[in-house]
Amino acid sequence: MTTIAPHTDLRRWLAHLADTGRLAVIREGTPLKHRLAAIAKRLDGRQAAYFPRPEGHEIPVVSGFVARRAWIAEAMGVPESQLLARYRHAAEHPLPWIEVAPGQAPCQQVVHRDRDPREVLPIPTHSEHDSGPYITAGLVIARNPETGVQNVSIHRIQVHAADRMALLVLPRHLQAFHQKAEARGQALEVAVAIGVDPLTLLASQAIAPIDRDELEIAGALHGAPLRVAKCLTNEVRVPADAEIVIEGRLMPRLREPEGPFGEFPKYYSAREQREVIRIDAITHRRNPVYHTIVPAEMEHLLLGAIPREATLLAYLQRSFPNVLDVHLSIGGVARYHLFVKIRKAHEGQPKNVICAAFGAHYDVKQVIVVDDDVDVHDPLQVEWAVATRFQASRDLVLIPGAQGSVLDPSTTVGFDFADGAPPPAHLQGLSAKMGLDATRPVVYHEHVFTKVRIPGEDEVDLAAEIDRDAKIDLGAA
Ligand SMILES: Cc1cc2nc3c(=O)[nH]c(=O)nc-3n(C[C@H](O)[C@H](O)[C@H](O)COP(=O)(O)O)c2cc1C
Ligand SMILES: [Mn+2]
Repeated sequence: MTTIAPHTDLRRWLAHLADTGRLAVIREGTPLKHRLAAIAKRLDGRQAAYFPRPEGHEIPVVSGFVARRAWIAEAMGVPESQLLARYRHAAEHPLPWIEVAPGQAPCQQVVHRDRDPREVLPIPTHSEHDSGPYITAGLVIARNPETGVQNVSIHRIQVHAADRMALLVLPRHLQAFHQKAEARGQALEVAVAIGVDPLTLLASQAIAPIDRDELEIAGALHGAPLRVAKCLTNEVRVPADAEIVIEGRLMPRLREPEGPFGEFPKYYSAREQREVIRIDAITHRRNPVYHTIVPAEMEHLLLGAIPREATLLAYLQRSFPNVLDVHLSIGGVARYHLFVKIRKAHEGQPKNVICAAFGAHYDVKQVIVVDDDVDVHDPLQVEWAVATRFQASRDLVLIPGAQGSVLDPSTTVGFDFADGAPPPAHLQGLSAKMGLDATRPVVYHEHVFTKVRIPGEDEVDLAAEIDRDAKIDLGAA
């Protein structure tokens, strides 16, 4: 595998983006409510946005610094074609972290107690109907109450009080830890790290076993153990080089209203009773940078997509070595629609691959299987394959009533509860699955399924062929 040194430091990554024309510095004074997110959204995928003094705040805000696949590959030090293989290798070969001595962590240079996070930090309000300011790029780090092994995941965090924040905790690892603590009537110690390097962000999204500390995957992506620091008020270890850390406790048997909030499918989550973090301290670097992720935009979509693609590819290849590549399309909000490329050997195989993909992650709602002459990263080519190789009466797989994404609004249709209340948890996200076998037959009559190409079309050197000085007379008046 070709690798060059990966980027391991947020500030150096931002400087690198600036040096290569990929960081737009915005005029001072941008309002934190809506305006900041609007500007970052307009620049999404083209330039990261850097706000030196938003709303006169001393702490700058940055957004959109991992908003292209090519940038993420660059941060990892590999060509784009090796992105998933490199990620998978890191996830399978974690590197234990090392702890810095007390007092040595940059993220603890400044310490605040009893301060309202809305005053200390420039926390934006993003979408039109959001209930208020939200932390969207916070890595929530917690310890398994039984084993002490840590977990890392990103959660939307609504900052609605001077000492409390409510967050969405879907049924994964953080929820499992919280339930264990809650059953004992205890709070779960947590830390929220804001402003970490691109690879630590990506590691937080790994689909890993419950007792795998994602900070060890960050170390593997860095090619060196991550430096961590013990929190000042609890036992959680946080990335020592993080810009900002909020220390606190996920409270037992406490729920407060959270939402609405504009989510990755580009719709709002309803206001519901959610888990609550009680804040114990805010620490940060001397001149910290605050990171915000604009929901549903490329940074959000790609951070989730790449670890999932790596996991889905590994999962499918275990049973089907002839699966060559996968892609979670951007139009499918990088979660719901999976394109799979195979070198087909048997007529029935695409349907087996479709069924396996449904089982690999409950968010996967539609699978399109294509041949090895189709680029799964090009939605036009995938649509072409569906248009010319797929027959619904023969090639469609339909599974009604399976588990899908609770954030997919189409899964709520048909549930009518009083006052528009959401369905109970065990009925949320009930979804049909659809699979399309868009492969051509293994054996076909000459030319029927041969893609048209013109000999030499890829090799033509247009600069050499075009005569820039020639004038022609078309006889126009
Ligand atoms: C920007 C962003 C926001 C996210 N917000 C949430 C959220 O509010 N709640 C949640 O449960 N997962 C959220 N996720 C997804 C989890 O962070 C992700 O699935 C993570 O890998 C779960 O970790 P776990 O497998 O250790 O439980 C978000 C992901 C990203 C990239
Ligand atoms: Mn985990």
